[in-house]
Amino acid sequence: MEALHSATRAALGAATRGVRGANPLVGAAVLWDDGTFTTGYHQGAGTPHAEPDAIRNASPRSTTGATLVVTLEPCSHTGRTGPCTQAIIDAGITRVVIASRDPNPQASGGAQTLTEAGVEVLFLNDLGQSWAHEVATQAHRLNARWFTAVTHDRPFITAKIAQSLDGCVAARDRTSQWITGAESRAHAHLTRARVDAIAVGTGTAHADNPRLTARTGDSPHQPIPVVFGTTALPGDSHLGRNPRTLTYSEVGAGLRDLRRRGVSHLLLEGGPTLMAHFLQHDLVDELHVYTAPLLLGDGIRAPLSVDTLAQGLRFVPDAPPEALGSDTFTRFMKEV
Ligand code: AOF
Ligand code: ZN
Repeated sequence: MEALHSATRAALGAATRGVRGANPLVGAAVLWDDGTFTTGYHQGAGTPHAEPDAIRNASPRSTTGATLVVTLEPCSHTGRTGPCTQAIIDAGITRVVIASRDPNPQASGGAQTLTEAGVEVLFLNDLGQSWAHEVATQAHRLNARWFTAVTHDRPFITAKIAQSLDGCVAARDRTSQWITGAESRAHAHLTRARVDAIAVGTGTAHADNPRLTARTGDSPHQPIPVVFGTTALPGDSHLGRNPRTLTYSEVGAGLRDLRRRGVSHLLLEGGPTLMAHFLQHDLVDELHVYTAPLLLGDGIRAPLSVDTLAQGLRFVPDAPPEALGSDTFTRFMKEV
């Protein structure tokens, strides 16, 4: 039991090395009878899942008869990669210990598939151990916002804010190009390259005439441009001319439609009015904040309706701040 405890904590630690987005953070460990183990994790959408990664890292040691600990129920579907249940069966694993169930209807059912194939399946919460409850709770917290997004049938939503030191996203005359420096903008394009869609409001579509493309030099994948709002797009704008652009007058219906079209990760890029709407409706799962060493005083901010401190929307840092040129980049998660 002690070895299982250590392997489970190591799997949870490995999970945190991935990148948040379309997929949850998942870690795994192959545990042998002698108490030794090796870990693996899922780096992010499009890369191998945690289980095949751990099984590959176990090589050259045989995994036949070993236990696999995983922080999320193994998938039983063919998505961007093959089903993990089959990889587990092929590896000769005889016992699988799971922290959280997968709420994604396309991928769930792995526990049952494994049981039917004769693999012993245990859930941490059923072990009757306090450490196991604790780790299961932590594993759930790690992906709490991802679970919420999937359960609400909407994409996981990252909001990007480029702001001054005093929290303005534009000066009083609405000029905002550019608040942050070249390094921040290059970094933001890397994020664009790994999301499924990017949204702005009609105000920003009119004011900035954005392309919403990922300009990273070597990015074959381009996110779907999305515009929320009721004003028609100018026909001669970049978004108006792009046949892929999707426009929605209502956010809730738009998010459901995006999910139906296979959008699992949406990047919200403003402007302040749309940002305030998403924030106020608890639709922002993750914040990417780029802060430039600039003061804009009485400038433009997201018009949140916050009258008293208790109404403020709290976020928690998800990683230590990074320096990007003279700017600072921080990722935050919505507090759960
Ligand atoms: C696992 N192990 O490490 C992860 C899982 O389309 P794909 O291939 O990227 O699959 C994404 C879905 O698979 C994701 O929505 C979630 O339900 C599950 N994630 N499953 O067995 C993993 N990351
Ligand atoms: Zn999988």
